[in-house]
Amino acid sequence: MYFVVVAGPAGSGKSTFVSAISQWMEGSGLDVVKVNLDPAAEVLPYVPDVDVRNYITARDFMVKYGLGPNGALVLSVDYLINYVGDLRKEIDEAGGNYALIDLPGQLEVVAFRRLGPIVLKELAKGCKSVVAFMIDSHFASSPHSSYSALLLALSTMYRLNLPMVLILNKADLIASPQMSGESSEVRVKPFMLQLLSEYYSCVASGSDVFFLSPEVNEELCNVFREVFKDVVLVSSKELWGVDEAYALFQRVLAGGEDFLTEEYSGGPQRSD
Ligand SMILES: Nc1nc2c(ncn2[C@@H]2O[C@H](COP(=O)(O)OP(=O)(O)OP(=O)(O)O)[C@@H](O)[C@H]2O)c(=O)[nH]1
Ligand SMILES: [Mg+2]
Repeated sequence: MYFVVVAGPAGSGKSTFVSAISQWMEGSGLDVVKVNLDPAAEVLPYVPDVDVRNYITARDFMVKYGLGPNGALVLSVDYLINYVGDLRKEIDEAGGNYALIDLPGQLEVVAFRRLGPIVLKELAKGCKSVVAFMIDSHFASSPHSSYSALLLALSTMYRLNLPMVLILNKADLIASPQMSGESSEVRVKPFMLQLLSEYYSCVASGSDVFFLSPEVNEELCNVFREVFKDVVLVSSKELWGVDEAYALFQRVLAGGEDFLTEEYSGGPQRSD
């Protein structure tokens, strides 16, 4: 089984993406285990096969320890270390080609706290994993928010130490699908894509950053280009771009093997 860990800032569309890509994958003959790892989730846009809330909820921690919503979430994820074996057992029993892990929105759970990465490591033990880092396309539209979002992604990558694919979600807000519905015609190319392209001058992008010299800024830009080679525009709401996201996962996890890998479940095959 392969693991896809869906991470990203609050509200970037992680849960909606899990719903969208699982629909697409299941429609393409793959078995998917949808795992809600967010103890604070109230309503989910998919029906989880494995749900952390059967063990722990952030609400219980608020009541029991008199914590606010953020403190309760962070503590409840720490407590997950006690249930990670049970969760993994449930995932294995559900059986599938892919486990999609829907993380909580508080990014510090994985980017800064001690136990979040340990929980994930234990959960995916022995299985190849990739992180799908969701960024709201609006944040990819300007230089400063692009740098900031990429630094968050980099922090997450440092902590999880796993390969990462960037998903610029909510692309329907800046783009529209072509008539064929198979690919997207981008009305506005998000700044982040320009930044990550070798044809763009990094010097220009950081000319107004007061705390970095142009040379250091250029180096930072080069780091991003070195690290984030896999970026895809997705609309989880309008269900486009998810096939490209899957292709990226497949490339990272199965080394470029095509759609039907040894992980194939035996369901109907895609014709294209
Ligand atoms: N327009 C548009 N809206 C989207 C898309 N994906 C998600 N949304 C909306 O963004 C909001 C947040 O989506 P969620 O999937 O709950 O985001 P999340 O990252 O799981 O949120 P947290 O778990 O709270 O961090 C919802 O109102 C979604 O309908 C998209 O591709 N396009
Ligand atoms: Mg969510």
